Amino acid sequence: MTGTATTRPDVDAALALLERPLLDLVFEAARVHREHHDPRRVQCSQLLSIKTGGCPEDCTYCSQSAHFDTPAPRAPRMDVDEVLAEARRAKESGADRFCMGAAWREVRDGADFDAVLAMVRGVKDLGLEACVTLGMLDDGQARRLAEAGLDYYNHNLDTGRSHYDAIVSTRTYDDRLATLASVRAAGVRVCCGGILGLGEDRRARAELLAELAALDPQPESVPVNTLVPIEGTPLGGSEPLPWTELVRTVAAARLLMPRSAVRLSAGRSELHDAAQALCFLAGANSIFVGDELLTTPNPDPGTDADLLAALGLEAVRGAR
Ligand code: SAM
Ligand code: DTB
Ligand code: SF4
Repeated sequence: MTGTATTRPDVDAALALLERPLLDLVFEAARVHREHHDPRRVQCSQLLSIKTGGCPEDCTYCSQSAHFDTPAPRAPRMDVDEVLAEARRAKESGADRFCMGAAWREVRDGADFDAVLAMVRGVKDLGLEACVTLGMLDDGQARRLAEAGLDYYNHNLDTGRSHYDAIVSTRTYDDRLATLASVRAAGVRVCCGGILGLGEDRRARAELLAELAALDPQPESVPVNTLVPIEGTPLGGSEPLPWTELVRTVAAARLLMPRSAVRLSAGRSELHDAAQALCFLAGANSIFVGDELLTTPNPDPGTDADLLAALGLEAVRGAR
């Protein structure tokens, strides 16, 4: 198999975790979380879509795929200066990592990639951690990103292998693993997770968790997104995920990847405060901050600040 996985994904063990009584699972995850992390600290990343829409991939959840007619705007690749102005604002409002996303199938060498490299250098000069998500890339491109100072590359596996073909047809699971291997080989930290609520069952969620946990080394950062249904996409009318399944997945991720940051990612706007609190207890220790994700809303920064304060949590200050 291509990729960084050197251990066999243990799907049955992950499924056994997901099927435990909810509060036993949360209790155990909270204990492990406290062994490896300061449970009061939450890492805060801010997203910016640096190239929006018109993507050739057919990801059935995504507002930016050119295959579907969605309300999301299209916008060409932003200029470096505009991006750095946004990064400055993100820093002032308390983010410690700036994540730039592009609706590309893959990175192509040339003016666009050179601009991204300049963005990474500029974000680093501001004293922020830099993350990008640009689709597939090769070893040489990953090396150039590393040389520019990139801290993290985000590239999600999205769902379990058995459910993948129902979600995306324009690439394979092994394509994703190959990009993750290039990122790892270049010495860039890996941000890799998935999306819940794509019509998958618990076993498919267990497959995803087992696959992530089998990456060696495990991803430093694991975003757990819940589907934000997008009008016009095949998954636009999906049933909402029960919040308890999200809590179970966060807890199982914490137990299977004790040292990773687990990011409570897309879907927080639809999640009530008590469910978010349970996710933080179960080991989530990172969020996206700011009004917007890439093309959809995120909770208002004031509301988030109130929630963190009410729970006795604090944002990590300054790049690590
Ligand atoms: N095009 C690149 C790629 O797919 O790797 C980067 C951008 S893509 C929008 C980044 C991630 O956002 C996807 O891998 C997916 O996990 C997540 N995502 C996209 N649309 C979403 C939605 N509607 N709800 C939740 N997560 C979503
Ligand atoms: C990730 O796992 N979640 C972020 C980030 N990586 C790039 C993106 C969430 C996108 C949610 C839908 C949207 O705003 O378009
Ligand atoms: Fe393109 Fe990424 Fe959206 Fe898939 S998830 S359609 S690759 S922007």
